Amino acid sequence: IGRRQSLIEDARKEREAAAAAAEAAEATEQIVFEEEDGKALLNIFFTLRNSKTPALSRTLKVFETFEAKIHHLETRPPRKLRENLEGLEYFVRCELHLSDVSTLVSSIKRNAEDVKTTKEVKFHWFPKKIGDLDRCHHLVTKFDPDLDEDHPGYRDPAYRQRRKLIGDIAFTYKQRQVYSTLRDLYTTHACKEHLEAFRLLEKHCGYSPDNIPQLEDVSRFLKERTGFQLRPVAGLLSARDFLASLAFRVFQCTQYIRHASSPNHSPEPDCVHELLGHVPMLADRTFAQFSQNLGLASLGASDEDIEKLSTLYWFTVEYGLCKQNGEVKAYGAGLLSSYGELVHSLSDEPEVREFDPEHAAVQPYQDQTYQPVYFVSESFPDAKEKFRYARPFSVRYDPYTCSVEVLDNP
Ligand code: HBI
Ligand code: FE
Repeated sequence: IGRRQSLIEDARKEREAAAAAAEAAEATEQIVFEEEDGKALLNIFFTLRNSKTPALSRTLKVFETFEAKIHHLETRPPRKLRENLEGLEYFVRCELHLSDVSTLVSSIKRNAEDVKTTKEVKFHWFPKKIGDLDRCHHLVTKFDPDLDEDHPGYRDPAYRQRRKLIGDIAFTYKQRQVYSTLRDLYTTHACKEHLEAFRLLEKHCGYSPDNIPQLEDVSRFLKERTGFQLRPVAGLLSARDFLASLAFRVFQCTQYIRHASSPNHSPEPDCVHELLGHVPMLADRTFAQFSQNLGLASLGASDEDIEKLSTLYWFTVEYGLCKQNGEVKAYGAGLLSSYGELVHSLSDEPEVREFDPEHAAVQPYQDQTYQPVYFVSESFPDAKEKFRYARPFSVRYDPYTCSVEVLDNP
């Protein structure tokens, strides 16, 4: 302790003497937030002259004195070959108390030359934006009815069950995360039909960062715009069943939300995908007609044709791009509900081809990673016109009775 004290005294004098500006020029400081308190990660480079033996052991003693934890120690050929430099350069990466850093550096300077440092400071992590509060959920275990025998509810299983339910809601609450990040991106990445409908959904249907709108309200909105209605569904349907409902302007809409542990990705459709991706597009008349046409084409189709229609659906309704005012925008729901893929689809990375239903219907696709190929339509009316489907019979939808009539081909 005595030795350490005197080292600290010496060093303080030296530190005061050293020009603060010179220090600052030498040391670059990068702040990293960690769970730990008041620790620094120090990278220190120095040169030891051969003449000053036993310089290395004396220098290393300094690290020991300050109880610095050495993560890495390396001897390097000197970076700069100067005429009077015959020594070796050393690089040490160590962890020590923040308050000891400058004293340690000064002590090293007394033994070595050409001392350079970079330092990373570890502070206790703290929230820096409101969304970071999602990480502040460390409960004090005192007064927990599940753990504390003195709690009035400890012997009441129904009360404890109810408390657990309410607790789980609080734990999995994620502040505005998915909605807000996606919404910010729509301005530059979404087609104008999506933007327009989204504005109306926010105004009339309870779309907002902290509310999941009711199926009934959204369905009523769509019905007024395009006659589409939403019907609750428990999960992924077979392609045949899913497409058939589109023939009646019924969209099968999942009701659950993705797991809170992966807010930006869901392997299956969830209400984020439906409400942010599909619903705004279904409010567009031409797009609605195109969707219904796909549905009508699927009725009674062979398994082979269902596969093709399903692939066509994939490259249009889910992952379609379109041209607008000389720019490419996204209209596919799979894109509009995935931050990562939305950015990717309009970047230089993927291949973008002119939309043509015959090719799109047989293009292999990816449901595990981002698409390597997208199809871009001139416009929705153009895409709708291009899609023609021939089979032995025709079907006609009667909007008055909401039913399908089968017509024999002449
Ligand atoms: N089921 N609920 C639901 N939602 C979909 O988007 C969906 C589906 N089943 C099949 C399917 N999509 C795809 O195969 C489309 O290509 C038809
Ligand atoms: Fe979908």
